[in-house]
Amino acid sequence: MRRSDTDIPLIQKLPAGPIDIIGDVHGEAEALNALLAHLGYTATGHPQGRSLAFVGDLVDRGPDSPAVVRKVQSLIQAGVAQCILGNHEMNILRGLTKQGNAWISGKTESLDNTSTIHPQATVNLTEREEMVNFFKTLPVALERDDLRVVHACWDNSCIELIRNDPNSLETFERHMLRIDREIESHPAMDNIDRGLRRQNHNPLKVLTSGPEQRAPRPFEANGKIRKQERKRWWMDYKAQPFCVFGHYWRTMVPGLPTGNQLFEDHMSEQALGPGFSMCIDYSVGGRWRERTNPDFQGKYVTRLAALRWPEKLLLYEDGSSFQVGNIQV
Ligand SMILES: [Mn+2]
Repeated sequence: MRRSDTDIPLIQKLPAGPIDIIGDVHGEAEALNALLAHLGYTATGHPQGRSLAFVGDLVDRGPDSPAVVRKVQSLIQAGVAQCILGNHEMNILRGLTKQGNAWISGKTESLDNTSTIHPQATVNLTEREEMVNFFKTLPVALERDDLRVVHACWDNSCIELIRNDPNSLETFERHMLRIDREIESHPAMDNIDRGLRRQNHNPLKVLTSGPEQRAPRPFEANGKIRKQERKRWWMDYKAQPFCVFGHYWRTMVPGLPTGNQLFEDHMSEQALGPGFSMCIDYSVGGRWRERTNPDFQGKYVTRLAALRWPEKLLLYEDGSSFQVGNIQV
C-alpha cells in the first residue's frame, strides 16, 4: 500500500487502564451528553484518568448528528477518546444517500416512509467536507490483550486482511471490485449467493456490518423482502479477548429477554453466547420513533449504553446501571 500523510492504521491499540465503551449514538446528542455526565467526563477528561471508546454509528436518524460528531472529535483531540467506523460512517465515506442520513446528504425525508418529517440538524458544504475528512481518520477496530472493540463483528481473518492497509475507503472499494470480478466469472451464481459474497468476502463489510447467511425462508425488514439474514457470530466466539460491539439492536428491560430475535435466550444485561462478547447497542437509534409516537409518555424504552471495563457494568444515559451477567473471561 502507498503511504501518505492521510494514511492511518486501520487496527489500533486501546490504552491501558479503565475504559468506558459507548454504543451506537445515531445523532442522539442529548443522550450522549447525559451519559458522559453520568460517567464523570468533562471536556478535558475523567478525574480518575479513564478513557472512552466509541463503537461507531455516531450519526444518522437522530436529531443532531453534527453535534455528536463534534463532541466525539473534541474528546479525541483532548486525548480522552477513540472512535471506530460504523457502517453508517462507511456509507457516508462511500458517498451513499441512505434513509437516515439527510443531515449530510441534504435531502429532507421521512424515516418511516410516511409524510412525517423527522427534523435533523444539517451541515453546509464546508462542514460536510470536515465531517467526511474526520470519518477518514477513523480506524476499524481497537485491541489490547484483554479487550477488543469493533462495530459489528470480530473476525480474526478479516482483521489480519486489513491490518496493514492505510485507508478504509480504498480497502472497501478494492475488495468490492475484486468480488464483482469473481461474480462476473461465475454467471451461474444466484442472486442470493452474489449478495452473500459481497457481504461476507469483503473484510470491511464483515467488520462493520457483520456476516450474513441464506435465510431459511424470505422475510420482510424495513419494507423490503430479504433472503439473507444476519449470522449470530457471537455464538461461536469464545476463548479469545472479550469483544465489545454495537450494530445489532437490543432492548433493555432488566431481567427480561433482550427483544431482538438474534439474541433469543439472552437477558437484556447479559454477555452473549459462551460469555466472551457483548453487544451494547440498546437501540437509541430508534428513539425518533418513540418521540413521534402519539402515545409517547416521555419515558424512553430505547437507551444509550456504556460498558465500564474492567468493572463489567452497564451504565445508561438515565443514570441506571446493571452488572453484566455471564462474562466468562
Ligand atoms: Mn451499525
